[in-house]
Amino acid sequence: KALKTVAGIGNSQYNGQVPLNTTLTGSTYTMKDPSRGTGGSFGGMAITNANHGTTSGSVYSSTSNTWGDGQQYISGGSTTNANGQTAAVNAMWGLMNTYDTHKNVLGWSSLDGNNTATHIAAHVNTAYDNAYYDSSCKCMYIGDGGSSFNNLGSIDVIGHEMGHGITDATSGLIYSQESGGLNESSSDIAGEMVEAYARAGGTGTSIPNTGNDWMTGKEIAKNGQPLRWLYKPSKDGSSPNAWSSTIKNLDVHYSSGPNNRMFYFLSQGSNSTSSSDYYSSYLNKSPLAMTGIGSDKAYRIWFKAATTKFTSSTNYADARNKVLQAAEELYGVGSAESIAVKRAYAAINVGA
Ligand code: ASN
Ligand code: ZN
Repeated sequence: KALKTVAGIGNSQYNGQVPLNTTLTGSTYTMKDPSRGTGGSFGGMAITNANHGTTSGSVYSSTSNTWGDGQQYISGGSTTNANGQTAAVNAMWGLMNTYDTHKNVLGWSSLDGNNTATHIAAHVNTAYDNAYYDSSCKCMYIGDGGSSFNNLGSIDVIGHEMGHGITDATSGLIYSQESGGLNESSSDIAGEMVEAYARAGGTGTSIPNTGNDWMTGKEIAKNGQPLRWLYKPSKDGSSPNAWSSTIKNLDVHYSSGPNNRMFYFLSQGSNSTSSSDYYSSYLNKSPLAMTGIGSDKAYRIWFKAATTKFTSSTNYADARNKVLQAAEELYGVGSAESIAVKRAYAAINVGA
């Protein structure tokens, strides 16, 4: 018989008390949600305990449906809380909101659009300072953090990693050169959109225009510095703000910068009238400042282009043309939205 989800409560590390959907079998609750994805490795969206190993492990279970204590554990290599539930709460809340953002706003079910369940393995490795999407399990592995990070389960990092799953299931953007930068940018964008959706309560059918910070991973960094600044990528000291023919030589986490900035301009606009904020192909535009179309429309446009038009070798020039095409299909040729796409790309030196 079909498993029924029940409403649980989680004490998260970064977001206070959060709602969780779990499964009750007999008198045991499991961190599994068959209402968000079917099949997969565990018969529904799930959170597992890798218990400091490198394989997923088994699904969290408990006799109580209140999970975690919201405390921060495992830093600097200490493994005193190997089975701590707080990391699992972070993961489940992030994954639920990633699912709901794409399902409720875009009608896209799970990562592949076909509602195949995915999972996150928490407590991967020891003092592990990374989180990643693994295309072989179609799941995410998440570290507890070591010298640089606390538990890597912030809402935007989970949205980012699951964004890799969406890219993997659709365009398959190759993870090097310009396509790799776009792959990374698509994940950074997804992370911010999930953050905005979750912070507004995780319901509704649009992406709120506020609530995200336009920085990737600010919550997890021990030094308080985000990994990336979408609104001005150069703040990290390594990412360019604009496209040039040499960005293809950069690490993909830097060549993502210009497209992140494009998306920020498209969504939020820019009130700058300083020519130094824009790049050559933009400087004949009037006025220099530009009006954003809001995160909801911007993400609808980006998502349509990325999932239905991009190919594995899409580069910046191709992305610009396809994002423009998506805007024209959604909002009309010559629409304010399509003009905003042209301006946002011109501002990072792509197209006219
Ligand atoms: N956290 C990294 C990322 O998703 C993992 C990697 O190096 N690919 O970009
Ligand atoms: Zn990434």
